[in-house]
Amino acid sequence: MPLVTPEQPLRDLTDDEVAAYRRDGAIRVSGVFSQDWVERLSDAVDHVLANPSLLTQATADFSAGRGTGDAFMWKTHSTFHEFVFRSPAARIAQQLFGSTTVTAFYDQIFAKPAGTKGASPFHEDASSFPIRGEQVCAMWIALDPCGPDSSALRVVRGSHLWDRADAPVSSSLMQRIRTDERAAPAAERPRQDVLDWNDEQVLGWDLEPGDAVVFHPGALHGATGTGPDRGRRAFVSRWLGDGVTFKPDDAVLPILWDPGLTPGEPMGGSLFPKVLPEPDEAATRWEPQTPEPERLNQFLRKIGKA
Ligand SMILES: O=C(O)CCC(=O)C(=O)O
Repeated sequence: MPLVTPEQPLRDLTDDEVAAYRRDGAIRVSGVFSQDWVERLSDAVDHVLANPSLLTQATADFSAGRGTGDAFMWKTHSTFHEFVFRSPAARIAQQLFGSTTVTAFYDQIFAKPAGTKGASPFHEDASSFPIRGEQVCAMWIALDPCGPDSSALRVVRGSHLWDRADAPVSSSLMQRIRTDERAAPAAERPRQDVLDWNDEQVLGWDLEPGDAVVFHPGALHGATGTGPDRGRRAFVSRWLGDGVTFKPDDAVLPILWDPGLTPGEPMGGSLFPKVLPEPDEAATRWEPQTPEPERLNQFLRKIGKA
């Protein structure tokens, strides 16, 4: 059977883009995904939104006006599975990291219908991930035209380099801090220096479908709501390079399938498959896998939704 390999991107990342990512923690990357991929992702996202998974049904946050989404769709939908192993995404991650290996971490949808008032509060993702390591990135791919004031992802420049190991900034924490009557207890608040940034430090871009904001999980990122006329769908594909190991501890990521990994082990295997230099052969075979019910319930209990 021929080896499944990722396509080449329509163009390579430039040295300037890689340097800007390392310096700023985020870059806009345009012109790497074909129109075919953009259309396929767009159709697949619509399908997921029209047929919400149990995870989506339990976690959609319309009450806070923040839209909806899903995660690990590559386990349940063939287009996202193909995206992992055949799209150019793994090669783009490899160019960004300068790594030998590239491992798929997970994918996610963030969708806000037209008229969504709630912002996605600025937060970082690193503290919620069950991993240790430096080579981690997210590709936030716009599927609708959007800009900094219409729900495109915005990123606080250089915040991935801030020393805030003792001050994780979660989305729910920011939400509480920004909402006066439910202010977080002082002991839980991030340090003030972590909260103090000004607009000049916030990166934001106008994006067309297929444009990606590629960002570091330690960078503070967020988005406004949408305008009255147009919704915004984003597909996020997260990737790992060399030297990333499994560290489940306090992670709040929904791990709804057995990863078959022990703490400290290099990432890989059936839930986090290697894609480069050679794909994890077993994972390349498409077979939809519904989440394990007990793992789903455990996750929902952890986030207070069960
Ligand atoms: O798209 C959004 O509104 C938020 C995205 C986000 O937080 C993420 O991609 O980690």
